[in-house]
Amino acid sequence: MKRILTIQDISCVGKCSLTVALPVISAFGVETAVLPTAVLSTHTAFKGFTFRDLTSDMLPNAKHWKEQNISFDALYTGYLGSLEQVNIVTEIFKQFKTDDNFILVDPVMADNGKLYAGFDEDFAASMSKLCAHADIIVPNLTEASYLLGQEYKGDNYDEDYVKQTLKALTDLGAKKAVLTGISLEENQLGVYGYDRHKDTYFSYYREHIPVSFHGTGDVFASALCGALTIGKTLEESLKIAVDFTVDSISKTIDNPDRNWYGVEFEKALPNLIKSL
Ligand code: PXL
Repeated sequence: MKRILTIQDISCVGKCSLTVALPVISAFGVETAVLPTAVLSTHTAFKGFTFRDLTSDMLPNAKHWKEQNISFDALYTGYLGSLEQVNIVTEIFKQFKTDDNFILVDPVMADNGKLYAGFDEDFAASMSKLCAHADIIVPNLTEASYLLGQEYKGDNYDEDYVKQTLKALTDLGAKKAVLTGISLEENQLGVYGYDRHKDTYFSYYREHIPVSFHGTGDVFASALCGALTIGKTLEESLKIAVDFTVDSISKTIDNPDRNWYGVEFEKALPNLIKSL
């Protein structure tokens, strides 16, 4: 059985990070090993969340895995809580990257032009260095602008800008970059990717559902990682991940006041499994 190591926090309530990655990756028939970075009562968009930092456990966990000769078919990182955690993850990548596995970095730190609570430009700069070690990175446009230190354009961009941004993102060192939340035509939303080695671009769009739910980035990235791990190409995997995310959003739409509680992706898992 294939095995992914995912490194992110546990937000106990408000589906995101590990509470999404575990069930979604399992649906692909892939084992999900976890390195929890922190335990929070909820994700950080709720007021008054608790935060148990697990930074000091990260390297000892990895050391034990090395002693036990444990290996991974993919290394997948999401939300990381501090500069120190980014440095530790860089070290874990060095220890566990092989010629046969891949690294997926979702540089979770910002959306809608703003950094999430607790992050600053120094964190963005170190996330940018972490992206250099990745085979694939999946930022949204806000995260891309922080990674590159370039101005955020809001909705005011065209296809040339998307292509230039993708090239610049791979200049950071990542082999492939995928921009999420791209809309070049009204009522369409999707992803635009670039493979530096092949020098090819690709995109996939679905209808734009005009509601916003927390945690959809984690639903997308977890499905993408699962699909790549079972051997789908990047293009196939992006389609699977976008379709699953859209399906999850449409199954949640009757409940938009619960936007901070994440999407009801559980209802979309049967379709996902059937589609594989
Ligand atoms: O979904 C990304 C995410 C993960 N984990 C925590 C978060 C967020 C986004 O805000 O706060 C703790």
